[in-house]
Amino acid sequence: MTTPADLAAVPAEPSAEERRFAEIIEADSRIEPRDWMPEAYRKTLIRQISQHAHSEIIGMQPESNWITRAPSLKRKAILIAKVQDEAGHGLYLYSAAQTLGIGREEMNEQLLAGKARYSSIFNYHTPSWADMGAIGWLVDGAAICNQVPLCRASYGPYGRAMVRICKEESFHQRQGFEILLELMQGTPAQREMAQDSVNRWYWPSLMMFGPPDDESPNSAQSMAWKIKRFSNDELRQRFVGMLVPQAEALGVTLPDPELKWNEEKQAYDMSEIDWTEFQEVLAGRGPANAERMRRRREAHEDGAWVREAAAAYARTQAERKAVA
Ligand code: BYC
Repeated sequence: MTTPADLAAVPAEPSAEERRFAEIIEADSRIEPRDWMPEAYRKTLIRQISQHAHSEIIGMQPESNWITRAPSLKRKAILIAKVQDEAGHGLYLYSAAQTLGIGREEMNEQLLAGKARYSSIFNYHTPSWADMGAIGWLVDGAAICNQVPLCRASYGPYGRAMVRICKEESFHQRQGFEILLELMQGTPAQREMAQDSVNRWYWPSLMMFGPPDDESPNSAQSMAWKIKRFSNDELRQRFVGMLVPQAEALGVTLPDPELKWNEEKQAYDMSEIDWTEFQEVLAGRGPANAERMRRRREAHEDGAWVREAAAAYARTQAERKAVA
């Protein structure tokens, strides 16, 4: 005899819209804002895209620290352009998240209230000029490795935003490599500064890819929905494989004594990452977490007059239109 409990255990037939969603994902096609989507898919995208946008905005701080001290006019101009690009990336990404039904103010409030995450990497200080090189080479390099597959993310506005972002990230990565190359061809003190910077940024850049696969609660579902195309560990491994020949070309040493090619695995063996450090940074206790948030809040308050002026202008325009 079928009991009510048995009936409850039988999965409901997927609705027509659920079937349509599954077909689009299966066909590697794209979900657009007008399409029906499961609530959990929408929430995951809002989480990932808004975190990504916040990372771009907070990510302006470590480099803007060097705009006034860049060693030449050329370097200053390049750095200003790069930091402006990061602001642009944040804006494309906030716009993509807005198509999912969340307002920009709400995302911003979550960030200012300390409720939203941004990438762990931006909670480290930039004490030397070589850090501009290491950020470009390692941080933007990791970003490219992680973000090129996101150009094929199943959500249309996110994938399209990523195409442009990745093009700009390539320029960022090159300029960082070139800063390090110039330092490595310089005096012993410059070479030492470059190596010291690589030593400090290498491990945090590997942490950008997120926790190991067996501790990544979101990966399986995000991969099934084709938001993520590769796991955190797969991308991290790919990144290390890219870095090794580039480090050789630069003449810098990657600070991992265990790093060596494993013929059988066709990949590099490496030391265990210090996940305690990662967890500490995520918990708000990294070297620069408090400073980054304080600066972001100050910048928001300093910009209040711009928001008020823009709102007043929009009101006047609307009133004029109504009268006409
Ligand atoms: N930092 O289940 P998991 C840039 C969180 S911008 C902080 O693997 P998921 C640049 C994760 O959010 C770089 N938190 O998550 C800008 C989750 O927490 P919640 C930013 C991290 O989403 C300016 C929990 O840990 N790039 O490149 O499947 C200048 C469990 O993780 C981190 C992006 O945002 C981290 N590193 O995978 C220069 C790329 N890692 O939300 C450069 C887009 C993990 O459950 N995002 N967490 O509380 C992604 O690809 C994915 O979201 C991640 C994480 C691979 C980062």
